[in-house]
Amino acid sequence: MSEITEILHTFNKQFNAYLETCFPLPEGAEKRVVEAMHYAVMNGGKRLRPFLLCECASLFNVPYDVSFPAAASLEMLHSYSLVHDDLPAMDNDDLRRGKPTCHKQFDEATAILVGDGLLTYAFDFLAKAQNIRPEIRLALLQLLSDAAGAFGGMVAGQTLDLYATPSGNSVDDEKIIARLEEMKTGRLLRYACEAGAVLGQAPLDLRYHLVAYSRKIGQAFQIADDILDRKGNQEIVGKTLHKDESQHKFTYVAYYGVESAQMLAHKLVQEAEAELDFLAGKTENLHLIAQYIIKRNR
Ligand code: GRG
Repeated sequence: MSEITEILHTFNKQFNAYLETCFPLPEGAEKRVVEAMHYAVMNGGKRLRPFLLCECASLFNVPYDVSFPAAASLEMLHSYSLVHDDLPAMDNDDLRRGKPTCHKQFDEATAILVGDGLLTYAFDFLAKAQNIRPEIRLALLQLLSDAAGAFGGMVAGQTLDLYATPSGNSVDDEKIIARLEEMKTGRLLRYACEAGAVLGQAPLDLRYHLVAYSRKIGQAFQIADDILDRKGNQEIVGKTLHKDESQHKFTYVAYYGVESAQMLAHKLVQEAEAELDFLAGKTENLHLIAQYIIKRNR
């Protein structure tokens, strides 16, 4: 195991044990949706967003376990987006995190409810996190709803992903790809880092450098994802590959080819790491995670 996969493994053991406690099963027929929510969250995600949130907060002396409620709320919201993205009306996928997608394991109506349930629960869980001061909680709730929503957030990004068409003009197309990816993938990664800074009550200039770091790794993450779609090993990636090509998705890889996209991803990671120079704390893990994002095989 590389150093970062070992670090992530240790983090995930602790964080997953916490997440397990977040899904008390109700009595009666409504138990089904909570069982399916649990399935969608506890099925082997890499937990990059929770890790980033906890690491960024720890730069300002917030212990991991104090960040866990905010990190859990983010992972719930991220998991909802994957469940809905896999639905037949969207990406129509059978495999997620190496296991049957939620609508395959349960059924389509349940998967829609799972997404609705996780999205709602993410905000409910954060709003009730008593270990976070009320004004910080409110700031996080505002940031999270902005990152996830239809006005420049993830829902807007997914809409572009489904409906944007190439204009044929490379300057315009590059702008559309950048916007699409920043919203669809980048906003939650940015939230992860910014939420860590907010939890740690970081000075604004340091928060700014963490946001700049997150935007660079967000773009690199998406490029790495597109390259995995083309060249990854399906068993390891855990989802159906070559979908971007067959669905004519609007990606950097489709536009510039794998090699140029790889070069761009490397440059972005270097730029992200340069942002960390402005932070005085222990940033080793943020360096490692930035490098891992483009080296990962899943
Ligand atoms: C349904 C509103 C709505 C949005 C969906 C998440 C998403 C937006 C689309 C998924 C398609 C996709 C492959 C996006 C690329 C980036 C991404 C979010 C990848 C999955 O994140 P990982 O690799 O997943 O961190 P794990 O499973 O490790 O948590």
